[in-house]
Amino acid sequence: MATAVAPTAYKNYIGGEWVSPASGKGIENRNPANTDELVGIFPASTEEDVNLAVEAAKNAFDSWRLTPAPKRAEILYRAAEILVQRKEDIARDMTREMGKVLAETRGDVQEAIDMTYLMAGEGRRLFGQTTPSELPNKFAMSVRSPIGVCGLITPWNFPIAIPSWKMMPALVCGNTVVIKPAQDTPLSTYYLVQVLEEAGLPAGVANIVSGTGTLAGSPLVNHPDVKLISFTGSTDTGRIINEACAPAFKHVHLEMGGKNIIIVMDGANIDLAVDGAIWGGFGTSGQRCTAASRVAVHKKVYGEFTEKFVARAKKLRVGNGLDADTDMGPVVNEAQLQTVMKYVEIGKQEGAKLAAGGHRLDTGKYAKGWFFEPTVFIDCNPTMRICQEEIFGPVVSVMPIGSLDEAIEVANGVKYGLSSSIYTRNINDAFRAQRDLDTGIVYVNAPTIGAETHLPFGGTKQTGNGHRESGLAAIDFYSEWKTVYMDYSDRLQRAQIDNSE
Ligand code: UN1
Repeated sequence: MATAVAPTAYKNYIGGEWVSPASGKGIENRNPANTDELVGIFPASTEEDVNLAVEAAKNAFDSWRLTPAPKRAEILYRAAEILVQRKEDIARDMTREMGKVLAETRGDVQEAIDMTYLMAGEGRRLFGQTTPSELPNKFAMSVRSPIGVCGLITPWNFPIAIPSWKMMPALVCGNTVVIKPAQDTPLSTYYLVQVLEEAGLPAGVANIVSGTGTLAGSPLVNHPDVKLISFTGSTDTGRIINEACAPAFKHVHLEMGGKNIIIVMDGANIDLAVDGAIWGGFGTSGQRCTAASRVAVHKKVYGEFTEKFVARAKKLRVGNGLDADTDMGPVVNEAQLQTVMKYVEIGKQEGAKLAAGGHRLDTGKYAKGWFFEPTVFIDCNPTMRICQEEIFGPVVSVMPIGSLDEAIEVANGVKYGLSSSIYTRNINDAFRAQRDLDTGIVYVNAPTIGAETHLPFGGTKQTGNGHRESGLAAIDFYSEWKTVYMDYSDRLQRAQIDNSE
């Protein structure tokens, strides 16, 4: 099937110019709901392009860092306003390149809008501390300094929200950036950069270089002039990046895998828990780091929950995310589909009971896309691979548990620690759970997804490396503390010595 409009060949944005990649080659961006539809052709960038982008960002750094933060923020305000106007168009194109349903791509753009406004507001704060000195006639304060050129590597599941989580705090703090968007979803990130250009961001302050992780991401990580790397993606890639950044002590923020759990206690509102497990497990076709891929249900309500949950999963309508009657879109690409199919086989071999789905959809309206049925395994054992490993697809594993203690042990018994949730009406259980669940995010009576932009986002254990993004926590990562002592005594004053007599 031919595309209605000839697909555009997109360019990199380097030093304020839209330029073709040195390789002259492009990467096709195809609609995962209909692979006949070519969304666009994006630069297959290589080290040469990355070097130019880093140089442009380095050259722009001095004037950008000296631009007063409230002025930097004004550009972000304008960008947020343009995003508001374009929300619908960007969302539609995002569904075409990524597959998730329109309500969710609208949410993705809204998340970028929220983050851009939030960081614009920070331009008039960026608070440090002032505090008394221990010595007379001496003034002490701490201020935030920008770090330099930031290399940002972003995933395909939130193609504009996550780039905004990284770019906006980086920019408001006075850094310059080079972003390498996900190969599967560069268009949404291009729109974000275009919007910043239109909002008046000076040349070189934000640059975009698209391409593969190997040919474009790796040279960005390894470039000596890149002082900071922020990466969202798999734990395996995160480890490689962390090691690559270690010799030069680059600042590194890593946001990686998840195996998030919903705990359903006896006495919980079961219908509410079913709603949450459906949304948390099958929203974005399960392709969120925060997806609720495990559900642990108290034995007393296990039968009722699983019956209702399985029935709802079976009723979900799979299709093109642009169709109003679609509940769940395709997965992003063939490799992801293969991973999902592999894990369904593993689950069956491990002896989990397949209660819904389990099959690829590839006939009729599904023939040209990467569709998979919403899949539920029940009667799972927490040690099964489908209960331990991140699948990143529409597969949920349900396990019976006998007590809150057991549920928390099961919840914490994975290598990841991003998000967790408990459904209960028992206030004691709720408070114990939020204290003892070893994850960066805990929800009570809500699913594992749905983080808001003004709070810290990130996880423990192999999900993260101790940093958080989003919220004011992002400001901590994208700035460096500088402590300033101003001595106006006109004499040598020795701390710890001259004031201790
Ligand atoms: C991710 O899964 O990679 O909380 C990010 C959520 C979204 C962000 C998810 N606001 O699910």
